[in-house]
Amino acid sequence: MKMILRWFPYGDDSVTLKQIRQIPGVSGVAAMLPKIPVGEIWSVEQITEVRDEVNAAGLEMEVIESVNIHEDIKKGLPTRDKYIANYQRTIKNLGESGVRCLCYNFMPVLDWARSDLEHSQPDGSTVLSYRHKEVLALNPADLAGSIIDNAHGYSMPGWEPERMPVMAADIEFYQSMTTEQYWYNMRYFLDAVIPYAEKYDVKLAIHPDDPPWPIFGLPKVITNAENIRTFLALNNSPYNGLTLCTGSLGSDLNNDIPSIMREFSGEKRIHFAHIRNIKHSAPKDFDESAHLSKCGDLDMFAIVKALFDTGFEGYIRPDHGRMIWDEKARPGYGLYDRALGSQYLLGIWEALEKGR
Ligand SMILES: [Mn+2]
Repeated sequence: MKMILRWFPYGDDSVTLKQIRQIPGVSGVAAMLPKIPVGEIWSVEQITEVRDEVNAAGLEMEVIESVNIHEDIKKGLPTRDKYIANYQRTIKNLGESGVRCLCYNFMPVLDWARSDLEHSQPDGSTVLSYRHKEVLALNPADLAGSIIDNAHGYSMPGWEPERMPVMAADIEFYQSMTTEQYWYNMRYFLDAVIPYAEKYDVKLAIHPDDPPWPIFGLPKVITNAENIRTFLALNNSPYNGLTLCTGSLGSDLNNDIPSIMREFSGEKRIHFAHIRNIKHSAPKDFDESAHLSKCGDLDMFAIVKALFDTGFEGYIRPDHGRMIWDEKARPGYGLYDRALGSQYLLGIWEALEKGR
């Protein structure tokens, strides 16, 4: 198991590599290259420039989060083959640059959604929160606008401004697409890119839909154990795997996260784990809480134990954090609370190792 933190290059992050290096037990970062438009090839030069900066700080860059999938691939348009070829080439370039795990998602148009990025808590901290009625009351452009406006000038991955003008048309397109067609488009993509992932030793790790239920009539697929089984069966290669995000899947109270962890880690299909806690106020309303089990609805010990018991050898990151101690940072990606989360998770891991 390797503990890492998400980090954004080119000064697009309030957190420095030096700070990350000083968190005990954190060996690397999950990085991205936000300057490259969706669908274009990530060149070896661009990748190794960032990798070298990370390595020079004494950290590894074995994980990329994310290389986003061009909308034409998800839509199944004839132009998808060009973008798939670019994706194949990006996988090759990443593998040759030492990247071993690639997190991505296959969510149509919207990526993740929250109704408030600075929701106040009784202890004075703020967290990302989701209130289903508030999200449904917005139109998609308003939702996008509120997320971008509250990002304190940092880029918000998944909410790139260039995607916004075509958002309404894209949503209309997907509203008439069946879930079966969406699965088919996914398999078409996987069958084309998995051979490259195998050849260049880059484990692909899909992130669940966040939240795991439909918004604005858009198809949702990676939402529960049954759908994950369907997804993994689309292509049986071990390189077709998961980023198991406890907060995303755990937003649906019907999902038993430790059991999901145990099943898919046991099958060696979890390559990356995002571990965070959430606290529900209603079945579709939740706050992203502190990592500690007693602060949320998820049993962190049971989750980490499921990975430990199944010999998990992938990457873990404390997913999002609260904003504490007056930190100013990209929502969800401050230093302090993610550092606390990493230490808590490493503490559970050490207890499991020594208690064996
Ligand atoms: Mn996540």
